[in-house]
Amino acid sequence: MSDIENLDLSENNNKKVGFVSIIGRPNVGKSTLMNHLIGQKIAITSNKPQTTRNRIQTVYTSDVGQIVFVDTPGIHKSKNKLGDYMVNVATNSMKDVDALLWLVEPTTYIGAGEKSIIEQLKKVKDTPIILVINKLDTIKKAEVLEVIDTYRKEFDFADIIPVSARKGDNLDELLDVIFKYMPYGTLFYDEDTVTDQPERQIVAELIREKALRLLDEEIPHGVAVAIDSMKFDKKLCHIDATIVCEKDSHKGIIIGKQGSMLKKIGSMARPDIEDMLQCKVYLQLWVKVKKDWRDSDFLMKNFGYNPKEIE
Ligand SMILES: Nc1nc2c(ncn2[C@@H]2O[C@H](COP(=O)(O)OP(=O)(O)OP(=O)(O)O)[C@@H](O)[C@H]2O)c(=O)[nH]1
Ligand SMILES: [Mg+2]
Repeated sequence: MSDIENLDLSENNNKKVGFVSIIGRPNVGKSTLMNHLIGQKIAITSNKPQTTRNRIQTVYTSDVGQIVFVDTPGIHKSKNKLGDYMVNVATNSMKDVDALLWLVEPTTYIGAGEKSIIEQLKKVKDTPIILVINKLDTIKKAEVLEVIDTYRKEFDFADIIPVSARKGDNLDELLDVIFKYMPYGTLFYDEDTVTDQPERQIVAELIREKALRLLDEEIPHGVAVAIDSMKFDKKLCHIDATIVCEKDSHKGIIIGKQGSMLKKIGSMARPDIEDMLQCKVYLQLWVKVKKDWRDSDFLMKNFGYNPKEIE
């Protein structure tokens, strides 16, 4: 090996680098936290549980090193094959990482959902588990200690840190804590890399996010978005996308009176897509019914949820 190569290697090995999965029950703020940590909106968020359906990887790089964050679906009691898929994605993301962040609501109530996660954490060997108590902005300071105390009795965490993902409170401290547990090594990705998500997938997710935010009851949970085509023409990007739902009655609601709901979804999604693609977007949306797609391996695979792809 030449001197120059030797020099490069020793310099790179001064970096702290590692993979960190963010796990927890639905709606605790995992995707909000990941977006804030990397300073960019990659994962969609909503106030409805079960927003994230896939493993979403993003990269944080600083002078200290590089952390590859893995956002995961919320761990819940699944009611269909899509739910099984989501929970499998989450539990598989707990393997082969350098640290785990378990995100929880800031309450002293530890329910069945939390207990079952604790049981799974007990099976994880040799991985530091950091408890992140989120939504700090919703409780009084004095209550934080009580929450910390309650959780400390349940499990031997490597660290416990309260944050507000939404407001960005304590996130620098959280990054410091995570880096403590990262091994030394060479950067996995170049410094400009932010995510492994293909553009088409982010576009589909941004449309699904607006559907999640604008639609009520059980409709959003049965929605999937497929990008039919994406064509760049000088400074314009033409996108055709289909919103898939499970029932004819849902299709009517998604379209809305004289297409008003579909228009709303499109006009909310377009600026976000334009921001991401950095060009003007012409977005055309369609709605299709695929009965019970959430229980069909074939259709799930078509919409990007392939059970065979989970290791
Ligand atoms: N008040 C407050 N709300 C938050 C905070 N972090 C997230 N939220 C809200 O919690 C809701 C859920 O956030 P998400 O980031 O989608 O939660 P998630 O854990 O990724 O949810 P799933 O993908 O369904 O598992 C959204 O309405 C967020 O705005 C926080 O620090 N404070
Ligand atoms: Mg999420």
